[in-house]
Amino acid sequence: MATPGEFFAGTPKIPYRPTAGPGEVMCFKHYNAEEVLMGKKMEDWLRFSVCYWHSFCATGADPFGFPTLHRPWNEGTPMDAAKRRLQAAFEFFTKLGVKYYTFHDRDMAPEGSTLEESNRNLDEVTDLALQLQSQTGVRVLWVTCNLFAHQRYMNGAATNPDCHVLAYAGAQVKKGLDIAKKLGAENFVFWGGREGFHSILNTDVASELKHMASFFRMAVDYKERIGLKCQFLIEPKPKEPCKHQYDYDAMSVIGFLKHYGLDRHFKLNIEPNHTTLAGHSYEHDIVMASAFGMLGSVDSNTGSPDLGWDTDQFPMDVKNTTLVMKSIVEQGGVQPGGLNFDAKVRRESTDPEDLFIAHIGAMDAFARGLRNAVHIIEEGLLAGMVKERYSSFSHGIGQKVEDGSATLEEMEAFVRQNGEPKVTSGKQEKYESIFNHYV
Ligand code: XLS
Ligand code: CA
Ligand code: CA
Repeated sequence: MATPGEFFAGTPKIPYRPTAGPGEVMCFKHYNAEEVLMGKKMEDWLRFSVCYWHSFCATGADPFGFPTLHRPWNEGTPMDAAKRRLQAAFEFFTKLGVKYYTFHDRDMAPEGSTLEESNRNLDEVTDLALQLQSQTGVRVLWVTCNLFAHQRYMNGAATNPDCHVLAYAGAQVKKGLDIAKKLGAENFVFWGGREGFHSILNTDVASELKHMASFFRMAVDYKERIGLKCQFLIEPKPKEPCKHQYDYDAMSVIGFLKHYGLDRHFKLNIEPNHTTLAGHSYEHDIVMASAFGMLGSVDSNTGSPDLGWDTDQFPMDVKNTTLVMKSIVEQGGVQPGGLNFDAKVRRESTDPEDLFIAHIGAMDAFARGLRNAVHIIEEGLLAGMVKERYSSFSHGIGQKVEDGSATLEEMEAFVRQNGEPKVTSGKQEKYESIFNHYV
């Protein structure tokens, strides 16, 4: 049985070596944690986090094949494995130089045969997590409850037609919030994988949405009651596993939260692979959530543009990371959220080293995105062009539209006086050429 510190024995702390050659992949060439850009260290702009379920629990099994990733930390009884996994994970976090991790309650400790047993398992394993956190300084970016894997949740958790199941989910979230408090989690995520439907014929949509709002209200109340100071986040996804999920995309979630008067208690955790699954471009939901002041955190992964699945790949495309970081820098950062690698190495990438290579590559892709975004923002060329494009709203009738005091009669009078508006080029290709200059 390996002892702590031995899981990645051949790997040193990953260094920053900007001059390293193309074949050297076990070092950062762009991510320089301490370097300051626009008044903030790179590590504080990026707030990277490693996810537990893909990187430490997953086995590479898929609907067509058996496990391919035989990790030494997953051996032994479920409780032994849970503890070995923690030791391995903290060794990985510190060698990689990442200060945050994320987990589901059921990744951290195995589900027992009763709620009490599951809770006891969680208490025992999180005692070790707390100890490792204080030894290493690594913290919890967010915790979430797995309300989708167990058979009891097959028809939904907060939207289940049976209130007994909703009650179970509530009890599980209560414990999840206690654990968030114990470990000092900075955020708490709700991802509604089973909150939706496969057939509209057996589903009362209006009731389910009302129950989901009620469920969130209970969570907000309990959070306040126990004095838990963390940001609540909802993670949109349009489908998979349901045919339709209520938290379809950023705008659906914002609409839902506003409709039920819950918006001030929540922000959004945007995962671009879910955004593309909803038929939008990679950066779409980042931009939309940010525009509403609701961008709380990012599950920084990618799909494969030629597939319509949630493949959770490591983000390697620098254009995409530039667009994401542009929104994040423009809103002044994403804290207390971060960039969580909800991404898995391919089941064919079987070496433990591949876990490092994947994270390093993705961190460098985001570091490049950050540098590019900072150049774009500091030089201000694109922002100046956009400002000019909307300049008619800074005076006269435009100003009145801007502040919401205009009337249709005034619109009519303006057109009578000024006639037909002139044709103005949108200049899309010019914007795209300038953007390319920075990438
Ligand atoms: C699944 C989601 C999930 C959430 C946490 O597609 O990405 O992993 O991030 O439950
Ligand atoms: Ca996710
Ligand atoms: Ca996903």
